[in-house]
Amino acid sequence: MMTQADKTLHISAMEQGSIKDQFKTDVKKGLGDTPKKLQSKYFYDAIGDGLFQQIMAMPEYYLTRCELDIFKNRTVDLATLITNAGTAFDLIELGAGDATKSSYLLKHLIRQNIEFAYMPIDISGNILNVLNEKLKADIPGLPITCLEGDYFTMLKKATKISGRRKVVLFLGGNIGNMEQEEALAFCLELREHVNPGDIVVMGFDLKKNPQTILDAYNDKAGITAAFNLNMLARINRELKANFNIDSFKHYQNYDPLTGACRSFLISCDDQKVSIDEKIISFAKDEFIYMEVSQKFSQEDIQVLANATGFEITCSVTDSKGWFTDSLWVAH
Ligand code: AVJ
Repeated sequence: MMTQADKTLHISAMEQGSIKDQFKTDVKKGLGDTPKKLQSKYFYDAIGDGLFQQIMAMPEYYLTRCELDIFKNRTVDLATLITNAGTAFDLIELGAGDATKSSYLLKHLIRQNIEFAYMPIDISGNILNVLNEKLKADIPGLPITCLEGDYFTMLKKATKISGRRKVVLFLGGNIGNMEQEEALAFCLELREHVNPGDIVVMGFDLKKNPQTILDAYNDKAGITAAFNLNMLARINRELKANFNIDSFKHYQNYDPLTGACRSFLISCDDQKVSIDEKIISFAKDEFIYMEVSQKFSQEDIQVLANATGFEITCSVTDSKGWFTDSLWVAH
């Protein structure tokens, strides 16, 4: 019998095991560093996915609504820009999540009889299964192949599935979760995986009123705090650790000089935590650096594109001017 999962290229059990080993290695290394840090990609287990859904629904978190505004109201512009001369293409989405935004584009392309296949890539197989069922129901006739795993491993797999030209979506401002050098390295690697003429659509959260930015990551209801603390809970669940979640507090900071919005967890006491034999000591007030959400100016984006082998063809911005989807062509 064909199940929904048949369409997902699942990573093998061995690779699953090595993902868990990687998590353990990264956590131990990050908490052994000075200052202590954890990687924001590990926010997204099943509970983290749910908390991020709640973040996107919060009044303070404008990013998703702004980019949705772009995909709802500028669909034709986006479609025209990526359709080019009408040659068939693969529409690959890195970190597709529930594809709420891109589904406006997908529907439009199907209605226009454009020849393309949708290939969502996500680290969360859980999310991909939900997405696959949803899109099958909502957009009949959409060719879809879900790819579960790391962006570049799966991007490579996608280029083996077909030799068609690629349009790669990297939305949501996910690029902002990288430090500056990481973002550069990421775009360079992305450029290596595509051919000249291929297109990248990248979402950037723009620099704006600093208070507006801080509020989006420092919500009064404490959902962002719970999202951060869930990573400690996940480490407890998956790595046999014993974090006392109640003795850490979320602290958020935005620096308008650099455009970096950063989150931290601060230890409320002197305390020790064990992670499978390793003991980690926290001093009272010591922090764990959790995440950067970098904000950009149009000039910052230009510099990034040009340094990594891309040219900006167009920037599509929401009506408030808060968020932009930048269209790059590889050269
Ligand atoms: C998923 C990277 C776009 O940085 O805005 C939201 C993640 N972290 N609130 C962001 C996040 C805290 C989010 N991105």
